[in-house]
Amino acid sequence: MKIVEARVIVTCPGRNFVTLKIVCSDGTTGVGDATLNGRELAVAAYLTEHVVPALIGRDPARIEDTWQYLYRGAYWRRGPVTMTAIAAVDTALWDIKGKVAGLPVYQLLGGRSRSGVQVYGHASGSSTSDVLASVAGFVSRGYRAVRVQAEVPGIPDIYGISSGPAYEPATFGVATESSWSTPDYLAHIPAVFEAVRDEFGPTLQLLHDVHHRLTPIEAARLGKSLEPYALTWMEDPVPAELQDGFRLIRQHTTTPLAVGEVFNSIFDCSTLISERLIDYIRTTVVHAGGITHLRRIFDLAALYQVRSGSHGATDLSPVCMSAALHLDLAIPNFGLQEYMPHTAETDAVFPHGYRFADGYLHPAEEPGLGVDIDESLAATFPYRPAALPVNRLTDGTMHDW
Ligand code: CS2
Ligand code: MG
Repeated sequence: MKIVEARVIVTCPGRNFVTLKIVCSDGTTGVGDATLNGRELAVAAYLTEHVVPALIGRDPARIEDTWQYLYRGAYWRRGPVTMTAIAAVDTALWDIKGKVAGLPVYQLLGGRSRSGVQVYGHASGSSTSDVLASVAGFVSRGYRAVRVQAEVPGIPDIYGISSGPAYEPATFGVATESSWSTPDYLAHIPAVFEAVRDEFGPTLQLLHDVHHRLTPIEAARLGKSLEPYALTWMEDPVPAELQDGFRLIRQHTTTPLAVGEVFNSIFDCSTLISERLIDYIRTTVVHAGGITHLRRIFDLAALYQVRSGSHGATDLSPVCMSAALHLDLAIPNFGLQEYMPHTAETDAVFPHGYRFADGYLHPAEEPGLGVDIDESLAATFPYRPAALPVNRLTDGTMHDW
């Protein structure tokens, strides 16, 4: 069997998604997510111009060899565009291998290590009572883990506050600007968690995303002030390229740390994992080189008791979510999976068999990944330029978004 075609499909059923569909000589197809939020066409061009021509005629069964060919063969290694393109190919080849074997992909990865994949949802609100109502909604729908974000007095347009069920930070057109004040934020957030713990008791798992905005000593202070509320994790407290900073955070707080949604290779993760500077590694299939490379990262993490906590925002398509669930089910060191349901239009473009029940997601049992793209429906939603926001301090200084 040979690869005879690979199509790069860009569609915008409410937001942009890039999908690679690989077609084999016997008609078997496989899909891979290639969406990089706000930079979609860069990956589409990388695939169309540089990857697809190299795939034609290759044996789809040789997943590892194809991964090495695309990684080593590019000379220019790593980076989000390259690794997202490689991820799309890798994911599609695992889908094909599952279909050829007649098995769901998790069986090819060693079989189930658990009965389901525990997920967390996103609660948020402008006032503390809105936040409590939002958390209550997740609890009533069966969630056992909830991320809590709250509006902070004095900071308009803060990150992470959802106006509807599907939180979406990217907007069409050029980037919008949001704002930030660390003193206002640090003064407000602990009281929000105090109210949530008082209302929901000690066992609901609570998480919080700082979205790369603090310095290490500020993050240490926040972690310390949240200790009484026993968070499952504090996410991305500082920009993670300055990895030394995590040593300082660790000296001061026992609040667990989760990092990695913007990482794209094992080399971004190795210091944080091997020095036990984090507790959860949040790399994901689409941005970290596919199932093959993410498995390598999770295996390294397992040696150091670091657990997975993969990113699962709405800019990761149902193709990525399907792939993530197969890996989550199989690995020994699974922690949590982020889950933000997509819009009805997105679900229609990407028919999939995974299902949510009692706080857990369950992958489809059909051969492969159990997800596809409806190409004629996708064609009715043409690409629209969109961007993530940028962020400024209240005096106008550019800051991390
Ligand atoms: C976030 C994301 O889900 C998360 O934890 O940090 O919403 C992130 O901002 C977007 O996925 C960026 O594309
Ligand atoms: Mg995040």
